[in-house]
Amino acid sequence: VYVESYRARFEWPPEYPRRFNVADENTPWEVDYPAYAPKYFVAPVVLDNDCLKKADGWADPEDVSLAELPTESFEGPIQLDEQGRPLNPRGRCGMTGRGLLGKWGPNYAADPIITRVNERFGDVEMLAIQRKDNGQWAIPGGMVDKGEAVSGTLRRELKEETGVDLDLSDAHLVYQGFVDDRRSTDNAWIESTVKHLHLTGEQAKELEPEAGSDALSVTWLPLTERSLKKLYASHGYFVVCALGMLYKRQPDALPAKFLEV
Ligand code: RP5
Ligand code: MG
Ligand code: MG
Repeated sequence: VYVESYRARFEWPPEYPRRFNVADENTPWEVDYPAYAPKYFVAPVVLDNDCLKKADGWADPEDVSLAELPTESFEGPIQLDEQGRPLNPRGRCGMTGRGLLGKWGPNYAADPIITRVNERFGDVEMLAIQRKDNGQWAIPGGMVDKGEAVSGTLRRELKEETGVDLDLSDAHLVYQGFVDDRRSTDNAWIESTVKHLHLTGEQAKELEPEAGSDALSVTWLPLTERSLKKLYASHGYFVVCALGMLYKRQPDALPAKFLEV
């Protein structure tokens, strides 16, 4: 059920124009698709934060030839189109330009997964935020700032969005690569470093979660097949990977009731 998907082809933020509909078989760049006519879109907030025009701008210049492009990402070498624009490693998604993403090519994020067992109900729960942009429940992640170490982003975003400050140096690496985020375009996408920390009931009891930054609310979300499927972007897949890895290291960390599902 939790195969890596490419849903971004059919979803977009409200400020985006409609995507060109791309069928599964026309998604790979290797497939010749002369009828492909996606719109070009760059959000005004991205243009306003051009790093060549603004000292603290977080976005690349609109002219791709002036941008410093990486040659590879977690997904491998980056291919360019005839205009020198990076090509999304998942293939066509029905929109060119950068949309709401600042960087041409990969835009790096970090996602801290914090879980605990709720002894009373036998549930495994995740410290989840409700995103301000679309109301969906999500991992409290965010974009890596210029010059910031990913370990710093993980801790900072967790603190900003949930109010919880944790030492994540013992957190386990779960995933590094493409995120199926609805902001994706053919030329800009998100890649994340996902780390997992499983807390004991005692450790979790100490925390006082409080929503902040891009979070409307924060909660210990019981992880069920249903709640995992409804998580934002690829977050359900990341959490399933994290729990699978936890089970391998420490089979008794997960309650019997949870494993039956
Ligand atoms: C997601 O967008 C990433 O996995 C990460 O959780 C998030 C980063 O973007 P913002 O939360 O800063 O919007 O796809
Ligand atoms: Mg944030
Ligand atoms: Mg965020």
